[in-house]
Amino acid sequence: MRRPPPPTLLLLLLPLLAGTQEAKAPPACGRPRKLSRMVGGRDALEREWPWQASIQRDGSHFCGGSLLSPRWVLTAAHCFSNTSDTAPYRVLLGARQLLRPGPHAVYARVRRVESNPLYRGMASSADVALVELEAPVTFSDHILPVCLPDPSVSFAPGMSCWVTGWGSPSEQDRLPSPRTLQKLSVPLIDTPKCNLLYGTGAEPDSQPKAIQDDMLCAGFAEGKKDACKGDSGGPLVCRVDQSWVQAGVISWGEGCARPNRPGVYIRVTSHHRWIRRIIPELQFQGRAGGRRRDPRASGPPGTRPHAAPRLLSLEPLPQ
Ligand code: 4AZ
Repeated sequence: MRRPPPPTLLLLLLPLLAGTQEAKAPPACGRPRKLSRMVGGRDALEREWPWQASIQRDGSHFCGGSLLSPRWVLTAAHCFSNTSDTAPYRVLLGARQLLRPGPHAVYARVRRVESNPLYRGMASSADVALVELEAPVTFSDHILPVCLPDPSVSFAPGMSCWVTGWGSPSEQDRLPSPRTLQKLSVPLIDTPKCNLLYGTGAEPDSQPKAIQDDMLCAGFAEGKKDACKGDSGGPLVCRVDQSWVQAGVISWGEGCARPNRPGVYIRVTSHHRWIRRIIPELQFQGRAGGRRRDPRASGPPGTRPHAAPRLLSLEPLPQ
C-alpha cells in the first residue's frame, strides 16, 4: 500500500491540483466514464450510454434521443409530428431505469423542436429532429454527449455497432416495456443488400419499401434482434478511434425483428449541414486516420442514384 504524502507537501500541491481542474477542457463526447428492450437486447450498465435520452409526454416515455450538447438532443422527426405545444414534453437524461431514474437523472423541459423540413412522413427520408432544452443540463458521469461524425467518417458494412432504448421488447406488445435501458449489438448492412432483403417476400402488388440514400440498415437477416416501437429517435452508435460516434437515428422497419426486415436508421452524416445550421457551435468528429468517404455520397438525400448492386455475401432467407 502506498503511504499518503506528508501534510506540508499536500498543502504545496493543492493550488497546482486546483489549477489543473480549472484548465480542464470540456468533457469529450462519446467517452462514458463507466467502471467497466428492444427485441433480444440486454440490460445496459450504469453510465454505459450517458447520452441516452427518454422523450416523454405527460409523463410517459414514447421515443429515445441522444444528447449532443448541454442544450440539444437529437431524435426522429416522426416522434414530434403534429407537435406545436412543447409544454407536455420532458426529456429524461442520466437514467437507466425508466421508472426509478435515481438521483443522477434530470428531467429537462423542451424549448423548441426543429424537425428537418425535408421530412415527409413515416419511412421517408430526413426523419430527424433536434430538441432544444429549456435550460442547459450539467454534464456528469451519468450525463454526457455522444460524438457526431463529420461527413469524412464512413461506417463500413459489417461493422458492429450498438443500438439502445427503452422500446417494446416484442412487436406484439405482449410483454411489458423494459424498465431498464436495453442495448443490442447490430452489424451494419449495405444498402443494396438491405433493398434485396426488403424485396424478399414483399406483397406481390406492392412496391417494396426503398432504402433511401440517407438511410442505413442494421440488424440480422434471420430477425430475432432489433429495435422496436418506443426505441425510435434513439441512437445507433459505433466505436471510432476510441470514441462512441452516432452513425444513425432509429427510424423505422417493417415490424420488429422479422426475418429479412432489418432496422432502418437515418444516417447522421447525411444531415450534417442541417444539424450545423441549427447548432453552429457543435463540433463534429473526423476520423483520426483521415480515411475519406466516397465524395459522391455526400449530397443531400435523394440526389444520388443508388450504387450498383455488388455481389452479396448474405442471401435473403426464404419467407
Ligand atoms: C417504431 O414504430 C419502430 N424494427 C421503431 C423501430 C423499428 C420498427 C418500428 C425497427 O417506432
